[in-house]
Amino acid sequence: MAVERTLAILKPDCVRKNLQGEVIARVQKAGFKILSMKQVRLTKETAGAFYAVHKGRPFYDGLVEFMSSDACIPLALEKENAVADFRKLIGATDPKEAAEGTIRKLFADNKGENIVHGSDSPENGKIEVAFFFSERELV
Ligand code: 3AN
Repeated sequence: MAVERTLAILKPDCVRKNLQGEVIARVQKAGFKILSMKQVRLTKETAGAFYAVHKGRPFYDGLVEFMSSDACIPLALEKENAVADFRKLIGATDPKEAAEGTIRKLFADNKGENIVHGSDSPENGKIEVAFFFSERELV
């Protein structure tokens, strides 16, 4: 299996609930190497650019509003099969549909406020890591 990079974002609900340490511990226990992380407050413009693929969908404005509502924490992660393994660790977008023991099942309130983002393909993993981190920040 190939070593991949994936971008995680601890979303504003994760930060507001003070679950940063809890979630990061689960990510580390699952074998992901943290290449970099930082706390940022996204502007609406930056959140809108990150989620540009969803522009025009009914939840887009709410998503941009939510993602810019407080601090969030992007993490650049690396591991064999990182993209699929991370999505397995976090569970389905809707916490009601997420498997038992997944991060979203345990901690998320709803489809919009679902604690954590994970890239959906190895290509997007690279693009999304580069959205937040320069190559020299990845250690
Ligand atoms: P995932 O983050 O599980 O890959 P995507 O890429 O389909 O999910 O959606 C990106 C983000 O948009 C989700 N994390 C979620 O916060 C939000 N979202 C997706 N679908 C909905 C929806 N039907 N209602 C509200 N928010 C949604």
